[in-house]
Order: sequence, then structure tokens, then C-alpha cells
Amino acid sequence: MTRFLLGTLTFAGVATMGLGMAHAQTPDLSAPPAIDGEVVEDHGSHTIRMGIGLAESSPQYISSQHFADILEERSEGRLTVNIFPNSQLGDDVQMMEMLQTGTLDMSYPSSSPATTYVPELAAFDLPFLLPTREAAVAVMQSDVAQGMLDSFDGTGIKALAFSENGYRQLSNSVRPVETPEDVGGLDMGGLTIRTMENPVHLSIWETLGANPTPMAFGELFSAMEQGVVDGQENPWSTILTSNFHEVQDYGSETRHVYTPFIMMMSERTWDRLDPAYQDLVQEAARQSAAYEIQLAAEYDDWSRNQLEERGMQITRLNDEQIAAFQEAVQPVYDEWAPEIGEDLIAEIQAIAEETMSN
Ligand code: KDG
Repeated sequence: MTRFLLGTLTFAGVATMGLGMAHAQTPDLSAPPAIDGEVVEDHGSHTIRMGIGLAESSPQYISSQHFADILEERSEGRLTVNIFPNSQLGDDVQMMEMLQTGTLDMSYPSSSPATTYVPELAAFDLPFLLPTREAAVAVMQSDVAQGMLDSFDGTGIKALAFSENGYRQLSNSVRPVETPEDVGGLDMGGLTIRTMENPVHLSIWETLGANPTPMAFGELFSAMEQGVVDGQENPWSTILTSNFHEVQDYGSETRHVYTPFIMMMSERTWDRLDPAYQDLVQEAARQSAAYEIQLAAEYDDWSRNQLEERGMQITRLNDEQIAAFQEAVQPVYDEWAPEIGEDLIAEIQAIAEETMSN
């Protein structure tokens, strides 16, 4: 049960709090997908250390545990995965460097800080590119996305699967945000917003008139607590499971960027595994990523409602207000589209549009 700990409350406690509410259903964690498939022959024993940024109650951790369970069951206990949550082994950037040197076996970063290895991933950082979750999932499962995973080959990192971090929403401790002007401040002064270590994100918040401050996720809670930054942006489930509502009074449902996660292994670890184990790892990554996408979708609105229950004032932006943000960040496209590749962006948009026309 420890993996469902959410702050000082158990998941069961939180779930009960949610039951009386008329909206989003409580995520059902009682039945992870069944593990089927044959047992893989004995090719030696390995213990795999996996570092992740988020808490034990996050979809990221719960699905990583499912990954571990698949390996353990199908190798009859010969492949063991130890998961280290809460950025305790380092932030996304540091953990990717550890994968390269082989001092860590696996990690599960956002795609955004991984653009230093595969620049095309920055397409995902473009604001309002993927309007629906279905479109985002179709893109992550496309050949275009597989090409991005393959592009890691030779970097020291084996990229295994995309899954969902999710739609990013703005939170802050200063004021409700309904318009781009509320971010940029005019006479009020722009909000200081922590961003991931990614130039497109910097450009988004600069364009909106904020003071963007790139920072490791693990330092974010105390930076907000101490007032070093006014706000940050992350999916509702991260805001909830990382207890950001304790230091952030206001949330705005901006959905400005859809961020994928990428499950990764050190190439050194990968090369040490027998091909039969490599196939198992790849299959388990795909299955647990699919489970993570399902969990993340279930957590999204539910987490927002939980945050409201706990006193966060959340502004749901209407279509007109979203359009105002979309228009305000247009210069980000002008700056970044040529760099990322107009053809790549068009390909992604075509996949998204096809999904939405079905
Ligand atoms: O393990 C993933 C997290 O460390 C991180 O990617 C979460 O979106 C995130 C952020 O804002 O850093």
C-alpha cells in the first residue's frame, strides 16, 4: 500500500474523499493489466535501478511498478527493478547523464529536457500543438515518434517508449490567471515561473511577459515555499501528488503544452542484457507505458477536483480565453518552427488532425 501514499494521506483515504463528488471518477488502481506472455529462459540475474522524478502516488510510479512486476514475473524473479522516486537520485537532466555513463540503469524523464539528445523532440514543446489527448497518443504511437526514439541510438541512452506526462497547467501563489496579461503583469509585474530546462518553454513564458526560471523539478517545492518563484506549470496529477497546492493558491486550466514521458535505459545496461531479456524489457516498457497513459487520463480531472477540494482556486478558461493565450504565444512558433522543422511539425499536425476528424 505504501506506493499509494499521497502526502500524509493514503490513496484509499483520498479516494474516499473523492467518492462524494459528482464529477470525475476516482481512478481505479485495484486492477493493473494482467501479466501474460511466456516466461523467459534463464540468462542470468540482473538488478535494475530506476530513478524517477515524481512521487509514489503518481501514474509514473504506479506504471513503473507495473513494469517491474512484468519483468519480475516473466523472468521468474531473475530481473528485479528497484524504483527510486521523488528525484532522489537526481533530476531529469542528471539522471540522463547517469544513463550515459552507466551509473544508473533506467529513468523516465519528460521529453523536454531530452531535446539536448534529440532536438526534434522539441516539437512536443510547441504550445497548443496537440489539442486532444487522443491526438497526442496517436502522435506518440506514430512512426514519427518511433523515429525520435530511434534517434537516441549512439547517445548512450536506449529510448524504449513514450507515455503521458500530460497537459501542463499553470499554478501560482500571487493571483488568479485568466488572461495572458495576468501572467505578464503590465503594471503588476510579471510572474516568476519555474520552467523545465528547455528553450521552447523559456520562450513561451518570456513571450507571455513572465520571468521564466529553469530549475530542476526536485528543487521546485522549496523554491515555491520560499517565494523564489511565484509559480510553475505541470499536469494536475503532478501538482496534487507533489503537494504543490500547499504552496500555490491559484491554478489555471491552460493546457498550454502536452508533455510526453520517455522510458529509457542506459545503453550499457541494455548491452549487458541477453537479447531475450532485451525483448522482454522492450515489451514491458510498451505495456507499462500504455497503462501509464490510461492512468494519467484517469488522474487528470480527478486530480483537479481534488485540488479544488483542498482549497486551490482553479480557473477553468473558456474557449475565448484559451484563444487569447494561443494568439499571445504565436511568436514562439515564428521563432522555433524553422529550427525544429516545418515538415516535422506539419507531419505531427496531420496525425493529430486525422485523429480528430475520426
Ligand atoms: O520524472 C519526471 C519528472 O522529473 C519531470 O519530468 C516532471 O514535468 C516535470 C517537470 O516539470 O519537471
